[in-house]
Amino acid sequence: MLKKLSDLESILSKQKSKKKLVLCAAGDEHSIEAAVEAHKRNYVDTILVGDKSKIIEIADELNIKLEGIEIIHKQTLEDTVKTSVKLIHDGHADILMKGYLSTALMLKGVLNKDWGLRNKPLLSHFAIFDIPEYHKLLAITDVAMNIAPNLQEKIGIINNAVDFFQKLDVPKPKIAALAAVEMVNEKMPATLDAALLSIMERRGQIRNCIIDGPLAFDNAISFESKEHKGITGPVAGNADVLLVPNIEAGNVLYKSFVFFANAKVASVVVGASAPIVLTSRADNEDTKLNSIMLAAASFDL
Ligand code: COD
Repeated sequence: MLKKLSDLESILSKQKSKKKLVLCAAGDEHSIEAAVEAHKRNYVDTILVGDKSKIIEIADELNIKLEGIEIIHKQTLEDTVKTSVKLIHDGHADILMKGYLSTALMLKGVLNKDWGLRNKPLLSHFAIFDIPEYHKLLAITDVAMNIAPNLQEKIGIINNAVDFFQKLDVPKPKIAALAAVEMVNEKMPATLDAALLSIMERRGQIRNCIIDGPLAFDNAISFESKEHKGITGPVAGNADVLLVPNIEAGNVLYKSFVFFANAKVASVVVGASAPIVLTSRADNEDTKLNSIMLAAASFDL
């Protein structure tokens, strides 16, 4: 059972079969370190795709041993993306990880209609945090893939989060649809969407979760704030998932948790036919390794 991110280690130790991780555009010291470390620790078998001489040069500089690690040489980024994604599409590997290329370029490959990894109607980014000040795991979605989701896309994002929480044995996760205030204000579109999502859940149009919104961030995660504002219901003060109105709000919240609240985080893109690890340069080594572990463990949760 995943109650804390530190449980990932024991979940992986009971893994039924070791998964193959493909690092797409491996010519980057930060992601190479994490992908090779995950290989050494036996969490995954790693395949590196990209410019082979650059990969070897970086590994030498960092004194990283590449024994037992397959390297597939590709000269251009386009070939690198296609080869990496196709390895998974064709069933030769299980997890995709972003290396030294833009997120959008890799995701465009993932969304390719012929050789991509589309599965559910919508793919979305899902980040799960251990925050010292919060009483349980807390997820934020979507901080990295869907830029300005409309109502229908927010429903897709919620459904992906619900599927993930069901794997964690939380059958009805509590979803806080965030906005700047807890009252509907027609000049703030996020409050309108949040109110619609809440009523759609109550009417059975969105299932297997409890949605409340609009909720301001403090109402969603603090009992004190909930009491102070006189908000009732099971979500306020006890949210499992923060549904953010757009990528900017999510990205800022994600980074403030890590930089100011000493949070640990793991994240994956969900809704594809395979988990995708999308870490960035701003992420520390722990985050990268946790995200690879979450992706590998997600097969056994
Ligand atoms: N899930 C499923 N299908 C999708 C999704 C999705 N999330 N997004 C687009 N599609 C499909 C569309 O239905 C369409 O068929 C096709 O893909 C192209 O759609 P566009 O033209 O709207 O999408 P793109 O290719 O221009 O952009 C998709 C990206 C995911 C690349 C784009 O949304 C993006 O750049 N996201 C932000 C990535 C980023 O920079 N993140 C970094 C933050 S740290």
